[in-house]
Formats: sequence, C-alpha cells, structure tokens
Amino acid sequence: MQGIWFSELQTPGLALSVKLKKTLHHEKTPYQDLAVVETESYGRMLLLDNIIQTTVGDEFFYHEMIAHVPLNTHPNPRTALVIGGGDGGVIREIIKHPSIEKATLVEIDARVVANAREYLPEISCGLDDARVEIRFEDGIEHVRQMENTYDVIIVDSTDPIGPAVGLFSAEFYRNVYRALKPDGLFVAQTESPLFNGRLIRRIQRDLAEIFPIARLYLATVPTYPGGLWSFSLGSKEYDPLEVDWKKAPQLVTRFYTPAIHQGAFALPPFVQEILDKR
Ligand code: AAT
Repeated sequence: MQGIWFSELQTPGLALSVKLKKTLHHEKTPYQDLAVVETESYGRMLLLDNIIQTTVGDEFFYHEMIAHVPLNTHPNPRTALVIGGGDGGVIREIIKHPSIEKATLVEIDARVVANAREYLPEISCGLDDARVEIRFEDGIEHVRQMENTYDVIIVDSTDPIGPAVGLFSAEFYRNVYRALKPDGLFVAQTESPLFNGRLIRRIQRDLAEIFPIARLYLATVPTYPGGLWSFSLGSKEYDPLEVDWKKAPQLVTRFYTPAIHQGAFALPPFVQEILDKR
C-alpha cells in the first residue's frame, strides 16, 4: 500500500485502515491521546487513543440514530443530556427538535470540544446554539447528582476503557433512571454485536431490571468495528416501537427516517441469540 495509512486495531485479529492525506493536529490531553487527521475516503477523522471516534464522511449514521430514536420516542422532549459526545454531533441532531428548550453536554475532556470546534465545524456547529450548555465534568458524577431533571439522556461515550468504564455499569444506569423525569428515557451506544455480545447481554439484563421498557436497536456505522453497531434503550413509559408518527417533527436527515427507526429494532437471529442466551 503506497502513501501513509492509519490502522485501527479493532480486535486482536482485525484492523480497519484508512489512507491519510495529512495529520492536522496531535496532542496528549489530561485524559487521552487526541489526533485529527484528513483521510482520503471519509474526510476529517477524530482519533482518541488511536480509536476512531467519528469521521465527517460517516458520522451522520451514528449521530442521527443515537439522537432521533429516543427524541422521537418521547412525545415532547424539552430537556436533553448528552454524556461524552464532545465532537458535538449528537447536540447538532438534538437541536433539530423544535420542542427542545435545553440541551446539556457533559464531556470529561475539554480538549475534545476545542478541537472539534477548530477542525470539525460540520459536526460541532450546533454547540453555539443558545439552548446548549456545555459542562466539562465526569458524566458519572453528573448523573449521580441529578434527580428528576431530563426528558432524554444520551450516552455517546468512548469504548468501556479508562474514564468510560463506569458509563457501562448497573450503578450508572440506576443513577440515569433517577436523573430522568417520571416519563423519561435514555439511550447508550453499546458496541458491536459481532465482537461484544457478552457486554450487550449484560447491559440489556441490567436495563431490564431497572427500566419497565428495555430494548436493543442496530445501525450501520462504517468506521466502527464490524460495521454494525448496537444501541441500548431504557424507558420509563414510552415504547420506541409505538411512536405516533403523525405527531413527530419533520426532520432534515441523511440516514434516519421513521421506517429506519422501526426497522432498527428488528434483530437478526444471531443478535436475538445473544440476548436469549443463559
Ligand atoms: N460522537 C462519537 C464520538 C464519541 S467520543 C466519546 C467522548 O466521551 C469522548 O470525547 C470522551 O472524552 C468522552 N468521555 C469518556 N468518558 C467520559 C465520562 N466519564 N464522562 C464524560 N465524557 C466522557 C464516541 C465514540 C464511540 C467509539 C466506538 N468505537
């Protein structure tokens, strides 16, 4: 292969390689190694500890699916919290919803937001909206302190390593439950069904014990391991499969549609087996 390539070692036996045009920025933040590179096929790409977080070319698959599924499930979401997500992609999607009065971003690493503002304007463009509040703190601590505050909570976190480990724990989900309003709901990115089956099964079981409604849905994310990604949803009242589409807002999107929302909950047998296994 000619030229300079970046390879993410996605599993011990699998790498995803992208050809680079140039490295735009590289630094060690207090939390992680951060790089922004320009790729040939996906445009600009954000790396944290050599793991692909997002690319301009495929970010909309992920950001639209993690945001609009919960926001359209709630009939009138006014307050939303994003944990992680310092690139701003989820915030950009949240503020498309006319009912939103306040969107809070809780990101542990201020350098992610600063670099997204400088190098990823297509993704971070919503961060200056008047409804958005940005707090640089640990999302685990934030939900511990909140009660009856949010309609929707979205956990857009790094993989369960380092500061994100606690974002995948049952204790965290119980605190999320408390931080939600009485009819609130939450979604978290929960990794690859091909490579993280046991993690997904454990999370779904934890959620089923805490929330009356617990569901798994899937979407394609080309740059994440395996290309198929999972999202886990816990809801106090509203079922994501019973959205009244006549009342849902008209959204300008590139991936998400009501039919894709419904279809995302249809699980292939190999994923259903992950959930059913004892
Ligand atoms: N929008 C897709 C990008 C991400 S980045 C996830 C963010 O979570 C990072 O900026 C990281 O700094 C932040 N983060 C990690 N732990 C915490 C925490 N405890 N509190 C608040 N923020 C945190 C998701 C990429 C998914 C990659 C899948 N392979």
